[in-house]
Amino acid sequence: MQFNDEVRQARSDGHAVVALESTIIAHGFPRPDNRALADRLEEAVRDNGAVPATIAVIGGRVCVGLTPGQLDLIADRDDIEKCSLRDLAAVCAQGGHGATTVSATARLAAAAGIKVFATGGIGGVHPGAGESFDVSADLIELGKTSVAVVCAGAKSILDLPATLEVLETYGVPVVGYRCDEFPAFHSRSSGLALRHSGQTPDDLAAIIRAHAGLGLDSGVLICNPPPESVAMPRPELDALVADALRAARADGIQGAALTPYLLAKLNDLSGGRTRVINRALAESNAALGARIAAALSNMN
Ligand code: PSU
Ligand code: MN
Repeated sequence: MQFNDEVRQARSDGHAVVALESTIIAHGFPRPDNRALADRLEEAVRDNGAVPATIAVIGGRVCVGLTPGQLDLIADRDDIEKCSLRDLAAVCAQGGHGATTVSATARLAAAAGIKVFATGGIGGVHPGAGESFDVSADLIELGKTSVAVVCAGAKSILDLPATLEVLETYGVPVVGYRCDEFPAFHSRSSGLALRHSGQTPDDLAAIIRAHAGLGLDSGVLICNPPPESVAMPRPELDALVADALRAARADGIQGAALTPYLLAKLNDLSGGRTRVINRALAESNAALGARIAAALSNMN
């Protein structure tokens, strides 16, 4: 595991650190917007009192905190593997480059002692999973790794009730930030009630701290709805998602390619609106993650 200077310094000073994933850069956004997004996410963390640690595999090494050149590489090259947990060993052994998903980033962040990780939206149960068994490794990872993941819920392309059921099965607390519904990534509302919420970063940090204090070793999912100024009303979103899912079936898309395909298709169908939402919510999550991490380090 390799750290950049900023993260190494933060670790020795005991400064708050927030992990960021790299799949959103390599596979979630097109060039050249993706490189700008990587910088904006890191800036949002710094502006809110913590140090960003974007995580990726570069030349077979796990890097926690990337240099500007390493961010360029992840954003610009065509041979960046989408690295879920199952892919990490092969990409490392073969000296490859990999962008880490939520599951892989969460595991590596925890291994580096980082307690808060911000992303856009987690993966979850895909519609039709009863037949396809397509349940994101993100959920299983949240069930066993002690890290707080800040997200805008699960992506709207997923079966959200089933996603919440799986999180419940694994004992993962799902906590709203100033909301009482599970957000649907592009939309603030899913119609699915959350049992717990907090009004301030301190409230959320207290829940994360209590979870660890009880010896509960799963993750905690913090749900921050997408900013009101950009979020899409649910009926409109539902219609777009139905069209995107139909297109994926017609094109025979499956497995790791499905999520990037659906996100790109939704963006086309919405005339570019979903990517505006995705960018805004990812920045908002990075900012909230930093405030929670700062609150946690003040408590300790
Ligand atoms: N959030 C975004 N854009 C993304 C992703 C999340 O705003 O591209 C990525 C995350 O890395 C997440 C992955 O872990 O999509 C889920 O993929 P899958 O459904 O194949 O597990
Ligand atoms: Mn999958």
